[in-house]
Amino acid sequence: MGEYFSGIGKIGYEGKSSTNSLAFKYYNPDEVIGGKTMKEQLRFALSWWHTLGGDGTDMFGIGTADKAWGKADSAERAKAKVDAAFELMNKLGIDYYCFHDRDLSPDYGTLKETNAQLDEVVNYLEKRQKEEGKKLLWGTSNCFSHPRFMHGAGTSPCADVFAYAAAQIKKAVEATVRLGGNGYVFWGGREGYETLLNTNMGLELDNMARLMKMTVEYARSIGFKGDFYIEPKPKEPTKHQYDFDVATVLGFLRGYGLEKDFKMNIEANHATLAMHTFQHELRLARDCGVFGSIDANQGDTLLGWDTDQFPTNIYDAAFCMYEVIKAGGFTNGGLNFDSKARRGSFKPCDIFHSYIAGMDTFALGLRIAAQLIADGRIDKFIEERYSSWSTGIGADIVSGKASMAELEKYALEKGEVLCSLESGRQEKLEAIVNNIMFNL
Ligand code: XLS
Ligand code: NI
Ligand code: NI
Repeated sequence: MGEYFSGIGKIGYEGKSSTNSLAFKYYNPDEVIGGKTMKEQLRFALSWWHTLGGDGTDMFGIGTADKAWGKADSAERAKAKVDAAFELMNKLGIDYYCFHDRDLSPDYGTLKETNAQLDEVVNYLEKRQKEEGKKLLWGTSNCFSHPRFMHGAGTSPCADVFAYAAAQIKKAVEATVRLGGNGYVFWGGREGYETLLNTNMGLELDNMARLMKMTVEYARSIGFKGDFYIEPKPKEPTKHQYDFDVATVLGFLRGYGLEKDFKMNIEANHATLAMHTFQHELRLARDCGVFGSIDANQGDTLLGWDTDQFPTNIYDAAFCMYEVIKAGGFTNGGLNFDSKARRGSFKPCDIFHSYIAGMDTFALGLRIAAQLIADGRIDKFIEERYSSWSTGIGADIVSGKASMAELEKYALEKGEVLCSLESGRQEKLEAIVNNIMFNL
């Protein structure tokens, strides 16, 4: 087993004044921040698809980066990817990885052969992850790239395609369980539609729920103890993806009685596409008890697609980590870099620069979030802003004691309530955030 990234050693922490581009400036794995080590708080994961497979191919051109790993043969390449992945994880100090079944091993024409080849790679992965001390954060199934999924997988109008998807997912779940995965993700690849002129939306939604229910039952029956996640995304590849955003997915889960089985895997770029902030999606998931895991990347608000950039926006990372800490930290989830280096960043060292940038961004975000919480001014402000709900009429409304008639009587007696209001103090609070952020 050769070295794929010779000339690059283990990336160390050198602190914020270092100018070494191959060193961490903010990520100090064993430093304790907010009661846990940074490593435990952040639970970084490498994405198999972008890192080992993504070669920069786009709508207008072929790949720019060499991701053949020195092997022309698919089966040999699949194993070389495992070695390259572990070398990367070791050098970057990343403990977890995430995959789609077809990133590990491609489609070989028949499901039987494809499954047999996947087994080979999973065997190898199982052995190597034990040796290297690496873990699977989550697995998923690619039911969107092959032409058979052109109209969707669980939401295909064709029952044969549904059956094929179920078979493929069954196998991906088995691989996830064998590799000790902490989670299993449903990202609705082509589960959506282009036009209602050819779509039976009601049946498609029912079928999507059927597929999820079957998956949960099967996975639990073979001993899967981890979390199931849905990863919301509003559009791309279909014009209208059914799993639009956290709110839509919550409605779907509750409507089909699946809310106990699923949490959310929230991706920053998908939040942008849904016209939400990343923090909005995280907060809603946290408040509704379905916060699970994160696909760490960032989009571009000027572009309407999933650019999957490595995250470098410190405000977003800080507010994200604020939500993660407030949610009690990750349990089975983590920060998966569903991110790719730009097409022009095609050299092997760019993979390192990208991960270092992303990891340092979240490390700094964590430091800021912990400071914001320790400082307490934001939390205290919010607590005071809602204090009218813990006593008097507010408490009566919350406990269900107050009727409409009583509220009417109260309002009539009270008269104009404008004088009960306080300023929202947005600018003052934003200045506190900046002050904490730039004092670090
Ligand atoms: C695509 C999604 C995908 C999922 C896994 O936009 O982000 O990469 O994370 O299927
Ligand atoms: Ni994703
Ligand atoms: Ni995405």
